[in-house]
Amino acid sequence: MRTQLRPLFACALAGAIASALALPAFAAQPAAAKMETIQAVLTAPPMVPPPITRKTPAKVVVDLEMVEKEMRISDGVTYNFWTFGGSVPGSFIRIREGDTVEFHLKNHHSSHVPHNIDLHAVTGTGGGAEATNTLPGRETQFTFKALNPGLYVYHCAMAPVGMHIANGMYGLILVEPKDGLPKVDKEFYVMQGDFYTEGAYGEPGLQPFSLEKAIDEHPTYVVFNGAEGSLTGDNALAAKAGETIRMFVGNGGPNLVSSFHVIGEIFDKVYFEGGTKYQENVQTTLIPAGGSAMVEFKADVPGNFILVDHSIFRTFHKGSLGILKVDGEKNPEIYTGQQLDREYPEGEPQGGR
Ligand SMILES: [Cu+2]
Repeated sequence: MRTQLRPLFACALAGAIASALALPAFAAQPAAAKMETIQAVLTAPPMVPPPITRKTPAKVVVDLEMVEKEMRISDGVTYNFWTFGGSVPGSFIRIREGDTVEFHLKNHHSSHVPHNIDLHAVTGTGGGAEATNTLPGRETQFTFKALNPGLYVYHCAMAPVGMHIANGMYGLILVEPKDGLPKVDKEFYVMQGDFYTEGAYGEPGLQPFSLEKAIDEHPTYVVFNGAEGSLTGDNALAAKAGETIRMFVGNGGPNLVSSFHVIGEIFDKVYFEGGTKYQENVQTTLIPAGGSAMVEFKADVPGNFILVDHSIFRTFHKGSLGILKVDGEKNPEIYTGQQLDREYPEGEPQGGR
């Protein structure tokens, strides 16, 4: 009860001081009130909200709910995930540089523990974590101004922080630069995470979190978008030859860094670490835990292009494998496919015996 009364008292005091100084009680609000108010479109991975076309800042309202739910992590294996918006990674948030964001965080009534949010796009204490400690069944709110463009990770920062992140509490928020990003044909949302279960890789059933493995940094699963196979088969990312593609790639960790690579493609541009500058003609980009990258390339030829963490045992033994399926006309000038498969005469091996 005391914790609820204190803010009220603080507000009353602030109001009294403001009145005494003949200022509005919340001086920051009127400027924001003049701006257009927009409800943020949130999407589950691998979808991305549409690009922002407006040329002026707005007040953007974000409504995000934290939900604890059992979901598939691999074939025959489930895990009690903790989520932002019901998915791992959490809902993709897209705003514009200069926007004022009114952030509403709800913790579903069925949750067992309190959660909060630290958005790396926020300038302020804890990235919003302190303002959003939210008990099950409660809603909290704070407002921030998006000062810096870039692709930012958000995550739960409730103690034990590592456990909340290990349970899937992370996602991406894109702060588009004032002039927007270059137009592309397709955008995708991909985020890597490492998971720690009591059972060994592939051991069926509901698997509890292993704190011991997490502390030792020995993940059982390393996956894209919260589960093995979330980007394969019917869930593969789809594009057509000739299309330009942008992937917003994040790494939730909690422990591993990702050597992100797409087999059979070269990134024309990588906005490394999710920042403003880009590197060109990149094969593999390093994405730190709690960091991101925007990768862009043209899908020149058809085929199955495989997303991997090039720390490659993770890909073939822990799950970090996704597929970008590109349909379209073959272009043998760029890639022929196999041209020969035959016996050849035996002789001295290259380099000698
Ligand atoms: Cu949490």
